[in-house]
Amino acid sequence: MNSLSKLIGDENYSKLEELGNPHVMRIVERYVRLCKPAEVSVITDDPDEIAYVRELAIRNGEEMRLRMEGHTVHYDGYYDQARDKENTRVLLPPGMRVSPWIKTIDRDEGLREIHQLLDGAMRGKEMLVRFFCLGPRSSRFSICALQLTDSAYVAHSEDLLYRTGYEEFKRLRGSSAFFAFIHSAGELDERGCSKNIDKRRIYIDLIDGKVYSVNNQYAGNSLGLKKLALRLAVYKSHQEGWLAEHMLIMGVHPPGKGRVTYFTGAFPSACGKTSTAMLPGNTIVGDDIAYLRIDEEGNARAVNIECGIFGIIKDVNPVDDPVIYKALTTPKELIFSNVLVVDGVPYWLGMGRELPKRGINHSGEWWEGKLDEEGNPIPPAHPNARYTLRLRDLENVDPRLEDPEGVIVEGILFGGRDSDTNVPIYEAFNWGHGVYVGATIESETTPAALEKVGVREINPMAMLDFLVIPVGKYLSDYIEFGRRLKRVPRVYAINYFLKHEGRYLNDKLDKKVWILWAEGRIHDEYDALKTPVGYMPRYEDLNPLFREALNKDYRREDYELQFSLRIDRLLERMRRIEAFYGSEPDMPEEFWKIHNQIKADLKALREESGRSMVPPSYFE
Ligand code: SPV
Ligand code: MN
Repeated sequence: MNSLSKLIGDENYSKLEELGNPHVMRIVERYVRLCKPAEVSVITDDPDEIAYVRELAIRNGEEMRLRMEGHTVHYDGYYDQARDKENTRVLLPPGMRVSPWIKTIDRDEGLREIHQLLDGAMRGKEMLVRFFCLGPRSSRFSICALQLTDSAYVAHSEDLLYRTGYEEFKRLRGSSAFFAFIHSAGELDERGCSKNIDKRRIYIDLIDGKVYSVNNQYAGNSLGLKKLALRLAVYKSHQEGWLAEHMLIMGVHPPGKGRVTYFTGAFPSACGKTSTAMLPGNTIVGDDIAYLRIDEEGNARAVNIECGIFGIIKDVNPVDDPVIYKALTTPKELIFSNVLVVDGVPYWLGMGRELPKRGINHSGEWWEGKLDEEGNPIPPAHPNARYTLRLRDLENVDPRLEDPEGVIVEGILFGGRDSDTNVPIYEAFNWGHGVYVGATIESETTPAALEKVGVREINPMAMLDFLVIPVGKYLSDYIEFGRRLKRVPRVYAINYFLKHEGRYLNDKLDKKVWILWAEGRIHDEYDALKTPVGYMPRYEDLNPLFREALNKDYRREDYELQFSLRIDRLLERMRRIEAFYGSEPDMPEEFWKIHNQIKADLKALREESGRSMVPPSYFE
């Protein structure tokens, strides 16, 4: 008997051996020896083994059953409710450069530290060894991923969110071309939450294609396949000439036209990405991460590397998000996290009904008025509370979700949480300008990361936290990607959050109209107004769309207010863009050319019109 089979038992060993992959064997052996779990379970694609993981999460207390069939709840630690930017670092070898805001640690030093933290981290626990496929099976887009974790919640979540990939690993034929993720929640407290949060670490080894994550549970920190894999994919795609993006993919179905047009869309976390992907009347391919490649005919094609949703539950209610609300209130396999639970029923902020005054939430037993250690009132549910479910359990799932060729992307949306600058939607003049639009998304920070909320920041393609290559190189890749395309997607700047005198100017479902307008533009159905920032919709086109899509009266004065160019605001933003990108050495030349042109045109417009806010009628 060899040493690994002695260590993990014959049954586990033979499952590994069947893959014929010495790299997998080596990684498993190394981390079983280091993490010292009491037990190991190698999980294949067999439904019984997958069910074992689901049951284990209940048995070990990481999830509790709720009243509705298939629903469970999971709690992360009170201080582990979002992505941990401070402790997420790229392991930096000499000579490598990353984007300036990405945290790094010397590679040798980081590897030493993380391996010390992993030493014995799984004592008394069970290590799960899991195989997944990022992307549809048998697809040139897809990447195999190995996950070692001592959290059944992590492994169960990944079952809802990703395709299992044991059989895909066999197709690797022994190659090392897969990502590997080593996660331990570390020592747990009486609620089953990670105890040593001061020793939380997420270290990303770009060179070796591995990510190490310890002393945390929140999915954005712990699930290897989500944002940890995105960072590895950004590095890999840069080397190989494709794009790894923080993007939804959706099929837009204009009523009565009998066609579907696929869009991708990048929005910073908690800025309407999932709501867009789940808009009534359309179909969802994905809501978070897409890989884009160019096909032989020169089309941009995209796949969703996930097959589930880890969505923000706050503000999901029957009026604003009817499709999601229905999905959350019908029986299916579904994990709620960090919501309020009373008598086996989940409650969340903004669900459109009054919440109970006591129950169980992310702080343990909760009552109205309860304060945390710092004296802050604890809300009934966390603003970053989430739900996890499978796309195939939704009635609006797009039939192309598992298509190994992906879908042809004809439109791209870029949006942020912007209360005072951008109009609700405009179209970029061309690809280069579209890249500029994506690179200059500006958004107010949200509870999806552990940082101050409401601070304005530039967030290139909503990738700020994941851009492990220099931003100038990333943007040059984008420009180059467009140059190689024969059919270039149209690009749209979109903003759901514009306010006037403290009040939102749009209802949440108005986004339906903006997207139908964009879709119609792609099919040459609408004219547009040429402005210095891009092409804007005409009232004549939006008004009937509001009527048909929402049965709403769209008043001209609402249009005028929403679509006025706020020149001073736009110029202020341009100064922030200059500060943000000014010291980046690798910026594509085209970026500054476009920037300077828009700036000159805006100044000329202010001069010529004598106004700082120019209504759309000015451009007719
Ligand atoms: C996001 O915050 O962008 C998410 C959730 O999609 S996670 O990255 O997993 O925290
Ligand atoms: Mn995301």
